Amino acid sequence: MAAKKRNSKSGNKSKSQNQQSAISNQRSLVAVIMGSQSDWDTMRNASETLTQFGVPHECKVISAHRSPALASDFASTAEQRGVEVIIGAAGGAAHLAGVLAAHTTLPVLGVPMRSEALNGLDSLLATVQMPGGIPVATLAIGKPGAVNAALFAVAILANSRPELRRKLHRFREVQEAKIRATVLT
Ligand code: RP5
Repeated sequence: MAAKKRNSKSGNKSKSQNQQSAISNQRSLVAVIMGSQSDWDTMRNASETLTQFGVPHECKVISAHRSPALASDFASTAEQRGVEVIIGAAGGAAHLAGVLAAHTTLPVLGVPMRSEALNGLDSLLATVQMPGGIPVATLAIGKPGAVNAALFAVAILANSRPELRRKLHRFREVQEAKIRATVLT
């Protein structure tokens, strides 16, 4: 009902506003999956970045070892639900992204969490060292990886969505302008 109301007013909207609402009315295009609630402080950075680009997404805790059936069900049905990119974040023996990738041909981006024991090196190696045949594109450990996973997801989606491509260009311009304007005192 609310969606219908919004549509009825779309005649007054600019083209870019209409494109924006076309994006936000869709089902989740990106799924941000993490192994534990304890990963959320880091992975909220991925969610915030996707929100910044207006990308509809969902964030869920699914563990490859504590809820293996859920991990398998989620990944094997993601494509039919309209998800186009999966981000899988885990720490320690971080097999989550690999397990998700085993059950789908959607692109899976892995984010290794900083761990207490080995500072994330364990998570990095467990995520990045996929044997040939089941790819996981692995980003940096922790927050930079969370942000970059979201930006990578946007870049994938932008291949078929010109408005997202424009937003990515604008993002880079703003980022560069900040560097150029930096004055050290
Ligand atoms: C992994 O184990 C999670 O992704 C998390 O990074 C790590 C620790 O989980 P908790 O013991 O904090 O739930 O499965």
